[in-house]
Amino acid sequence: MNDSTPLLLKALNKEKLDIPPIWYMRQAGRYMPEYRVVRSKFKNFLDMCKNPEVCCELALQPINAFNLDAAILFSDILTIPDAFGLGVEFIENEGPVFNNPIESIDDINNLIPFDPDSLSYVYEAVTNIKDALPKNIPLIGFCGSPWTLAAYSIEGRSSKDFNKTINFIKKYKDESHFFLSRLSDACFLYLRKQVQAGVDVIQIFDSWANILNNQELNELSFNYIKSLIFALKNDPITANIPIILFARDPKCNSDALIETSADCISLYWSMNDFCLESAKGLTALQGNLNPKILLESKEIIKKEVHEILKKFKDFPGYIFNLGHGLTPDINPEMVKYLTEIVREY
Ligand code: 1CP
Repeated sequence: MNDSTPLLLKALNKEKLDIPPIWYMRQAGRYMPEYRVVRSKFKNFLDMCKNPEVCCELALQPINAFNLDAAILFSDILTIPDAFGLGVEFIENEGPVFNNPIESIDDINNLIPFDPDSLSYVYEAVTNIKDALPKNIPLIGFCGSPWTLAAYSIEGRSSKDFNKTINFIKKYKDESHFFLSRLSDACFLYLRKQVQAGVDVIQIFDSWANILNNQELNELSFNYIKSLIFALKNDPITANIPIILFARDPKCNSDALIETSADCISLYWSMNDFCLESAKGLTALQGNLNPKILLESKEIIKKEVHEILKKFKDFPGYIFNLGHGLTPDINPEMVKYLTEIVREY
């Protein structure tokens, strides 16, 4: 890769760099006052996501505020269940609520076919963001993992343990696998459209990997992520697009993550036993500062950041990020400080 290649793409190509590229999960969001101004104009969060001009403005806010090395599409992982007709709404202080969740075998068998064109508002947002971004800043597109999307769709809302979902899957095993494969196919078509519209990188969010035991994780989540990555790598449109996989606190060893064939593994903040040696040359790594550290003093932030940078200093292909998303209680000043000390190190 040449000198003008963006840092993020160099790192995803497993190059060792002096200064890592920096971006943050949930870099656009409620912790930013300028986000809250725009958000206050919409009652329903998804209505805001359906407005490509607004998505463009929101995706650029953190780039302008912190001079980051990548932008992420402003949207949500729940656009796919919404396109399947499950009626996704975001309720103040409650999060997502589904008006038509998956409650029976019939609900799965009667699902309407996924039409990727019904999410054209997302691809329009991608085009707008790409047009507005400086040419050297790549844009990350994304989707939820099939398992994480299934969990919301069956539970009908967020949950700590997704018990209803786990019971449903145990009771209706074959149908649940059929649903997971439908979601997987939808993710593929959706990501391919995002790439056609201009995204440079893809991130898959397996945000509810944490509630599965090792065997369930392979059977219900990683199997489908693997086939999704295989499909993307074997399609001429998406073959050269690097794929980052974020799994929240997965109950598995380093090899299981590497074997998904993702180009980069985004480490959850508690994953400090991940084996760097076995990942070398096979995947890039991203992470993994605990976002809660940003609620501490500058001294503590600096100490924690230096520990992480020291650990990944010689790793070929490292991206600085958090171990999960920025939360609404974080002060944007600390995000600015964080970015500065990573670049100064
Ligand atoms: O009212 C508001 O302002 C809504 C807050 C919000 C925002 C800013 C939600 C609701 N989604 C988003 C944007 C979003 N979501 C982005 C783009 C912004 C960016 O990253 O800069 C992305 C990539 C997501 C992805 C997403 N949505 C994930 C995966 C990441 C993760 O945190 O693990 C998940 C799990 C969701 C579901 C979701 N959307 C919104 C909420 C509150 C939730 C979580 C609900 C829960 O706790 O289960």
